[in-house]
Parts: sequence; C-alpha cells; structure tokens
Amino acid sequence: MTEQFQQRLELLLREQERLIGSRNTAQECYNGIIRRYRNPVVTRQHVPVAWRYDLNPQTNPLCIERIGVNATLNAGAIKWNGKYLLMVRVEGVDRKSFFAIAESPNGIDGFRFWPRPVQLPELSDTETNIYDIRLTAHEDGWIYGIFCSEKRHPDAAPGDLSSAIAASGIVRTKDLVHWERLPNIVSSSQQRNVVLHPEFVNSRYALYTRPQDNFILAGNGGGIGWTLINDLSHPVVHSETIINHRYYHTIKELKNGEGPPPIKTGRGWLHLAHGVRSCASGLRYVLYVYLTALEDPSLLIAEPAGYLLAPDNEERMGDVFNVVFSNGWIADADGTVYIYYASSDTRMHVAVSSIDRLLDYCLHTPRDGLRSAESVKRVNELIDANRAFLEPYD
Ligand code: M1P
Repeated sequence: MTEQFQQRLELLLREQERLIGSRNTAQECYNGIIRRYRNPVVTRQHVPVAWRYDLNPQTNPLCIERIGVNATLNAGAIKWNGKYLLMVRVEGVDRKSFFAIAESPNGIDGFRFWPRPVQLPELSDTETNIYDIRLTAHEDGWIYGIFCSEKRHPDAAPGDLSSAIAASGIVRTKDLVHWERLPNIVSSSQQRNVVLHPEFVNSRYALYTRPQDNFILAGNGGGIGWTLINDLSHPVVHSETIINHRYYHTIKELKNGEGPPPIKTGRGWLHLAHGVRSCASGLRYVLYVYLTALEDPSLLIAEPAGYLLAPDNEERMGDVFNVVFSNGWIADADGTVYIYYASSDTRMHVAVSSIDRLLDYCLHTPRDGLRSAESVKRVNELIDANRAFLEPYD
C-alpha cells in the first residue's frame, strides 16, 4: 500500500467517524410545538466508505470514489430493540434510489448505517426506481414497508424518456433483514405516498392512498384517500374515499400526501402529511398535521391552518429547492415524538415534539378560514381574548 493511498483512506475513515460521533444540539428558536436540531442526522457523507470506494490499493491506487452517492432523504422510521432506525432512501449519482438502514442510540445523533444496504426482492425488471418507504408495525405481527415503485410509462413515445408510472410496492419483514415482497397495489390511478394503518379496521387492512391523474400532478385526483383491503397478498383498491382534501389558496392546493403511519393518541389518530403549492420558484413542500377519530381513522376531527414545518434557512437548498418531506416519525413511550424529515431532497433532519404538544396544537389552532377576512378575524379574536392578560404589563 502506498503511503498516499493509506493517508487518504485514513482521512476518509477518520472524517466519517468524526461526523457520526458529533453531538447534535437543539436550536434555540422554538414555538412551543416542535424544536429542530442543528445538524442534519443523515447525509451522504454518512454512507460507509466501503460502499463508495474500492479499498484495494492495487485496483484503486489513486483512492478515488467508485460509486458516488447524491443524497440521503425521505426515510421511513421505526423503533427497534431500543434503537431509532431510519430506512433511508439513498440516491446514487446514477439517480437510482435504494434503501439502507441507519441506526442511532438516541434518535438525534450517532446515526450509523448497517453493514449493507437492503436488497429488496424485485417483481419485474421494468421497476426502475424505488423510494419513500413507510414502515408500519402492524397488529398482525409483521412490519410492512410500502414504497413507490416507478417504471417508464409503457405508452411513452420512443423519444419520451421522462413519462413514468408510480405504483406502490409492498414488502414485509419480521427482523428488518429478510424481506418478503408482496404484489404491487392494483389501482386505477397512479399511486405514491401509500401508507398502511397500523391496526385492522373492520377486520381489514386500511390504506391511506394518494390517487393521481399523472406522475407529478394530482390533476382532478389528489387528496389523501382511504381504502380497505381484505388481503395484502392481493392488494386491489376497489374504492377510495378522500379523507383529507386539497383547497384553493392553501399550502396543499396542488397536491398532498400522507407522511408516516399515524400515531394513536388518547384524542385520536395523529397524522403528519405534506402539502404542495406552486410558486414562482417551483413547487413548495411543507409539512402539516391533522387528527382523525379513534373509532374511525378516516374521519377528520381537527386540522390546524397552514403548516407545522416549512423549509428554513439552508434547508431551502439542495437538489429540489424549497422542499421538506417526511415519511418517518417515532413516538416514544414517554410521549416524545421524533419527526424525521428531509430538506430539499438532499439530507435528513430531526425535529422533536411530544404527543401532548402536537395534540394541543391540533385541537386549539384555528382551522383555515380559506379567506383573508377570516384570517384577520382570528387574529382580532385572539387579541381581544388576550387583553385582560396584558393589563398587568401595561
Ligand atoms: O421533490 C419533492 C418530492 O416529490 C415527490 O412528492 P409527491 O409524491 O408528493 O409527488 C416525490 O418524488 C418525493 O420523493 C420528493 O421528495
């Protein structure tokens, strides 16, 4: 081994250990609902050196990177054997994504990838890309992963190398190591952001869906849908009800999608979702929450106006600007909630809240009045109610 090769390899390994070992701290700025942490929790620099470099000085004397990683984003999440696991979408420089699990002892730093990425069984070689997995520990005893399975549109004209179809793939596991592939969900529309509800509903599996007219735009479709399925080995969407709608001039006017599986609380099912609107700089993705009834998870009971979390500062920049996206959160037994989100399709972050705070936010924040006049009315109502409390400070 030449000295130069060895020095470079040692530097790469040392830098990665420094990154993984660096402690994360909470940001000062806090609205009482969620607190962001300063450092991203998983970046492309976290991807093991041995996945990217040929470490043989004979075949790689210059010690150059052989398989580059572009981004680590949109991770599913689960607590497993006391550890916080992210099933990260790792996107190579070749634009293909795959999944890899990174584990942390405390949920906020120290995320280290397991030795190998996940090799999910393929159903067909037309499946070109897989991404955005949602992990659900279902009461039937399996952990399911539902992800986007993308392929080229079969009717695309020969020169059209962009038109695609999004379907939803399903895998299940008992140990997060061995994965069994089930058939893709059959639906009359394109489906991305499909999420499995963790409990049976009327003895059936319940799915949150997102019917779309085409690959990017909701068109006449969109909204977060709800469907019941008898058997996940034959997953066919026969009928869908929209349970969370899009509205004109809101954060989700263009499209929306369910985030991670909802969390069961004493007041209802707590949901995290993304909303998308159009603006001069492109599409703007933000995160919002809503609450559905305990006895009927498809029944909306509360939804605060606007977003819970939007891209901030450097989060605005990356591969796809002005995006935050979440498909993973973890609720601890003490009520702490770790919200994992990607910024601008580039790296993973964490923000921490609690069930109590999210419920309070959900139940006591005014709903969207859908008009400026209603918004200012809400502010004036709050000012009026606050007057007595401000008197001692006058
Ligand atoms: O680029 C932002 C996001 O765009 C898509 O989101 P949606 O499913 O709502 O259309 C997805 O490709 C997602 O991965 C990506 O983060």
